[in-house]
Formats: sequence, structure tokens, C-alpha cells
Amino acid sequence: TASSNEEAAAKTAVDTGGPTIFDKIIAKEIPSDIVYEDDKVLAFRDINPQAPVHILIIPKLRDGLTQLSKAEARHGEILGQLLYASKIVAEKEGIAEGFRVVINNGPDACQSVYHLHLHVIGGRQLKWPPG
Ligand code: D5M
Repeated sequence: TASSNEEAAAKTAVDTGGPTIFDKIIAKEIPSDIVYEDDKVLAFRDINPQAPVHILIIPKLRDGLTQLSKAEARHGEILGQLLYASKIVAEKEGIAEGFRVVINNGPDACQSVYHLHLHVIGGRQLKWPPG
């Protein structure tokens, strides 16, 4: 299935520290459906939505945050800004009463893009536990 293909691809994705597709989205070199933006963060619709609302929130400056496990104390402010932006986005999308924020970290979590991103998912009844 498409989903298991993605999982397989993510299993082989590695954190090279090199550029990612998100650099092109930030630079607006490729199109994206932006739902929120400020000087530090960018939020846009996931190209492969897993729910009626599925938005990615990324830091505009990656600053070593290829994945959450690379976070250092100096990243505290941007990490807070990303989480706060998830609340803004949930309100904008009308899902503030029920939504999920997910960070996939590394191959075992099927991370496929090595530029830190929060998934904001909602608009339907979500299941627990996740897969
Ligand atoms: O999630 C990476 C996510 O990034 C995955 O859900 C697809 C999404 N993606 C990849 N390319 C694009 C573009 N060009 N626009 C919008 N969304 C995109 P991960 O947590 O790394 O598995």
C-alpha cells in the first residue's frame, strides 16, 4: 500500500544534515498551502494528509534541528514557538476542541524529512494508540 511504502522509505531515510524539501518550501521555490506564518515558523498543509486537517509546522531556521533528538538547551525558545503555533493553527482550522500534535523522530518513528516538524492532525475522531 502507499502507506507501507512510505514507512519503508522513511526506514531508509537518514539524517545527513543536508538540505531537505522544506528548504524549498521556506524559500517558496516550490508551492505549498501555507496556513500560518510568522518570522520564526511556517505552517503548511501536508501533501499526504492523514486526516481532514493535517498541517506541518516547521522552524524557518533549522539550526541543527534535523530531528527532535538533536535539540539542545539553546533551542528551547523555538521549540516553544513551534508548540504555541500548533495552538494558533488548531484555532484557525476550527479543531481547537480536539487535535493531536505529533513529532516523528528517526527511522523507528518513520521520520522521512530531516527538518524538525510538528504534525497537527484533526478534523475526525482520532484513535489511540497510534500505529
Ligand atoms: O513527515 C514528513 C511529512 O512531510 C509527510 O507527512 C509528507 C510531508 N511532505 C513531504 N513533502 C511535502 C511537500 N512538498 N509539501 C507538503 N508536505 C510534504 P515525517 O514525520 O518525516 O514522516
